[in-house]
Amino acid sequence: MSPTISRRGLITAGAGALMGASLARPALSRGLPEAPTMAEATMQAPLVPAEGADYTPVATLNGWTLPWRMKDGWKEFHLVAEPVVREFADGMNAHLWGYNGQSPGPTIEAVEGDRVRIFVTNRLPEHTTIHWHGMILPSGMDGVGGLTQPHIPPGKTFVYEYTLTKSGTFMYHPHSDEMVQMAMGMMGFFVVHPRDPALHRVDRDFVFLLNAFDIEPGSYVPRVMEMTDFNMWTINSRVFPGIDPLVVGKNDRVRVRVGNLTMTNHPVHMHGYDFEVTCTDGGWVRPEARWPEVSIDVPVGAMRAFEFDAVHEGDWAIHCHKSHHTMNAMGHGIKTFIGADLRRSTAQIRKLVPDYMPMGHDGMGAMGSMEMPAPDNTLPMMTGWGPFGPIEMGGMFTVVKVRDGLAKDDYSDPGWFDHPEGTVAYEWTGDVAPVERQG
Ligand SMILES: [Cu+2]
Repeated sequence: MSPTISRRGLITAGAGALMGASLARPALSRGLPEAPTMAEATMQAPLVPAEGADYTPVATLNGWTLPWRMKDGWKEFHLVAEPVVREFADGMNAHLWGYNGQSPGPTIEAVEGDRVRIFVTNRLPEHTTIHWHGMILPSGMDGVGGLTQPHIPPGKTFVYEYTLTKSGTFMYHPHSDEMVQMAMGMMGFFVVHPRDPALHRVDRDFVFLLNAFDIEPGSYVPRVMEMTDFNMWTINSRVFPGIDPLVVGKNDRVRVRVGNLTMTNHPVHMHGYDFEVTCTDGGWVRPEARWPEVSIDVPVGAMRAFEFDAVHEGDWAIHCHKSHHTMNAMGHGIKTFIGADLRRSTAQIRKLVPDYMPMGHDGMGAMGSMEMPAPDNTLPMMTGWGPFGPIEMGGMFTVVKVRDGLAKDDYSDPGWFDHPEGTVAYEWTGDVAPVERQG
């Protein structure tokens, strides 16, 4: 998992720009920081801080953390808003807008008390801004186009500067043609670690954003005017089986931070554990106010972080509990045929369409193992193979893999869980009641 980072190159202003003692911010005239970019959707190794305060860096599923530089006491980042191509899963690419080569953009990580200077270059065909969701900052740094700053025109670079007054779980997204730009995939995570390295410390800290797209089979660009009927329910602009597993060592203290920038709520359910909600985008939840859950509803435009001790080994599903959100491309206007006797209609239709296949009268589960011709650039409604057969999922679904003996920085997929003997559901081979079939 070595980062493949390409350099956009330094743009250095002429020495003449340094002249004039009245320049309020001479550091800016010495050039933009690099804007690294990432093309692949493989999770990159968490970015361990080389200097400054110590913390456990976050792991961004199918993503990465933006490198920074220190300059005169400022932590400097460079985001580039631009069109990107994102693979949702093997077999489907989406033409989105994002940052530094990806949607979502790279995760920004910093420490409480840091002074951050974030350069934002606009390479989109229209203007944009960035709003820093949940941050406490000067009004003029809040990134609402027209209200707190001019929109950033195409080709221009703006600078945001503020002090991170509190630690927690935040995100960034445009506040400029917001409906279109978020429907196109523009968003990213912003994690601020506590100044005290012992505070809220965990061994593994995962982040992901819930997003959604409506991309008709055979096409590449999301329908940005869609309000509710999306067909791609994504985690960090990926769908099952393309979403990274959350790889965890046995007995690790684990945090999972989730943000929702879709048009509906998502009850995120994790199997095998109960957990505590420890942080929202409003801040840390005091220990006496934490509550146990096995699902946490993440409202629209909100973030939730939960923590657990990974004492139970296994492969544990984690997914949105809205069952339509764990499906890939599907039509929602299809009639229900469960229990219908389709023999007569099938015979008649086959006179016209010889290979016609009636579907749905025994449920839809058979689709998980079916390979049917489909238009280019889409994904089956339910898909993915596990050690026991088809998993029949899609969309917002992945697996928490808890294993004994992992190195603390090992996030590589350990494969399927090797269940101890006698701990897997099995077929009853004694007396059976006869099953009558209909249809
Ligand atoms: Cu959902």
